[in-house]
Amino acid sequence: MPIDPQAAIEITAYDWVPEMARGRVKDLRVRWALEEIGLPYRVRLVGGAGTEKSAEHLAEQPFGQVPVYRENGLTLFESGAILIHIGEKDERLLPRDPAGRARAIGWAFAALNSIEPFLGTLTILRFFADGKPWQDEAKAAVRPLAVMRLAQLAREIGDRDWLEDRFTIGDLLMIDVLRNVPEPGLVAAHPNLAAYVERGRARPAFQAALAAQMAVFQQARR
Ligand SMILES: N[C@@H](CCC(=O)N[C@@H](CS)C(=O)NCC(=O)O)C(=O)O
Repeated sequence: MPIDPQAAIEITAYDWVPEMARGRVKDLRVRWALEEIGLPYRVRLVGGAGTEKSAEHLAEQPFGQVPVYRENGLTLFESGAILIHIGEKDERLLPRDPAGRARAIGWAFAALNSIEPFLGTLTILRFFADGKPWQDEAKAAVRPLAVMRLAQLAREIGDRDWLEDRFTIGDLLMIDVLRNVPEPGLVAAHPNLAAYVERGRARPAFQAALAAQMAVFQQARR
């Protein structure tokens, strides 16, 4: 179990989030990567949803978000950057050959830049635009773009297990983005994509990361 209060690596996580966000907060990506390579980390809880961002939090994450990663004087934010940094430590997450490394990083960007904006906008519309008269219209405008991107991704993956010939940080991020789709039917429409997400979720490191995030909320104060 990589959680160790003495660990050199520290990550932030929220001390509370609403039910619908539990298991979906982005510190999970970092926990998952660290679990994959068995690297110990400690967790610093910061004020969750509905609390004001502390000055300390804003000083290390300008947008007041989690996760933040600290290690030996380095403070890093943005889950993609954090995963590249962790990947550099271990070939199991990021290939050592330059071409394989570059392609894995390319897939990490694809997850965050080509897929997540569409699925993330649908999530925002679903949970933060409830009751707005324009909610359905806005979703209807974004959904075709999400559908198109998912079809393109499904065609690209084909019958492969992973985006490249092995699991990398690109898969970790892509699977985390896909598993959080607010309308599960969009991914389920592509059996190969659904199977890809399940392959990721079945990894013991993912399960450990999920359990670790959920454990915080099980002991939550609210
Ligand atoms: N691009 C950032 C996004 C991080 C992010 O969206 N964090 C959410 C939790 S999943 C958050 O802290 N939201 C609160 C806020 O934006 O104020 C990353 O990948 O690290």
